[in-house]
Amino acid sequence: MGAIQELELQLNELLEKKFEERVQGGDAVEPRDWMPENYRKHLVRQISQHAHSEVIGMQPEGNWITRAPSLRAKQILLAKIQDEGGHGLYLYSAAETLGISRDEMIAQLHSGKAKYSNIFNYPALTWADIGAIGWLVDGAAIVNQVSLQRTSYGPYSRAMVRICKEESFHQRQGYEIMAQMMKGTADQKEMAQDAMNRWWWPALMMFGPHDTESPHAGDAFRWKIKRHTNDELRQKFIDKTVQQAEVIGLTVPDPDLKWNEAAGHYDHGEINWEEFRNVINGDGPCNKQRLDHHKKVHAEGEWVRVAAAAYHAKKANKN
Ligand code: BYC
Repeated sequence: MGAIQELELQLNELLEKKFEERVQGGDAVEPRDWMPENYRKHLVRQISQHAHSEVIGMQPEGNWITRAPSLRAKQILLAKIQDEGGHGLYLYSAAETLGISRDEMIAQLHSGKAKYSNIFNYPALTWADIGAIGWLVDGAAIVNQVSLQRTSYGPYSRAMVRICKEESFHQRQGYEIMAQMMKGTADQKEMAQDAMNRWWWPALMMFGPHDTESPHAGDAFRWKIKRHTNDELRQKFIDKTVQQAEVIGLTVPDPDLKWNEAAGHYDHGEINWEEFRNVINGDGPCNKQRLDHHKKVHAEGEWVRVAAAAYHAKKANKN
């Protein structure tokens, strides 16, 4: 190794040490700050996957806009889905501050290199599924995202603050649908329970693999990207949600679920990790449909991007 390379290596080690001290001390990292390359890559992966989840997540709900059972329900659902699109935009912008373009992120989504949340590869079969998505899926997302409000990267943490405010409204609209159906006819109650049965386990999978199986956890904690482990957040969600289910008369589809007095938590049955792996590796019930739809709509929107870029270029020339 030459003298210059050795100096560069030493400088890098020093910068990394200072960076870790800053992060451990609770400082936020901002886009122009020096950061280790692996910190940048870790965040690009996580934030872009988060953004893709928000946008792909519009699909199962979008299917129900024309079938919402009342004008009120339709207005609320439309507003919620627009919020999700907005979340995607804040998150793509936060990722762009790390030096990746929106085009690259979309290309990674289309090639399968970038993942999106397992949960959006399941179909929304009935109106009760819209309730279950709002209550369970947004409910799980909030638990995770409240924790991410304190993540070390400034633009990501600020995006989370805004997103969490909207997600709590989403969670309540879903719970309201479920509560209403549970006050309805026998068929409506059955429909709500069926949605609960189908969404409960995939919602638990949203928190990711068990801590012992989570390859990114080490770096995520060292750099304070994650503030709680996958299992801690999953447990928090279970404890909160089981009580909400009881209030409206829904049964959690887990025969092993029971209150553990000593631990102060619910014990729960094992998650089907084989199903999780299949779904995140492209082999879930709706993976193909979701990606095909995104590719088609993205191609159809090409003229909008071209027009916007031309307008921007023209404006820049005038100034
Ligand atoms: N789905 O080492 P691990 C919403 C992957 S959308 C798919 O624990 P990490 C909403 C993981 O990526 C809310 N893949 O990873 C929108 C990794 O694979 P790669 C979405 C998953 O990053 C519309 C591998 O498994 N929320 O709210 O430390 C309507 C190993 O995992 C999943 C977010 O995205 C999964 N569930 O922890 C309604 C939150 N879990 O990348 C609602 C931000 C794990 O090496 N993300 N994998 O190929 C996070 O907090 C973290 O990335 C995770 C995973 C907790 C998801």
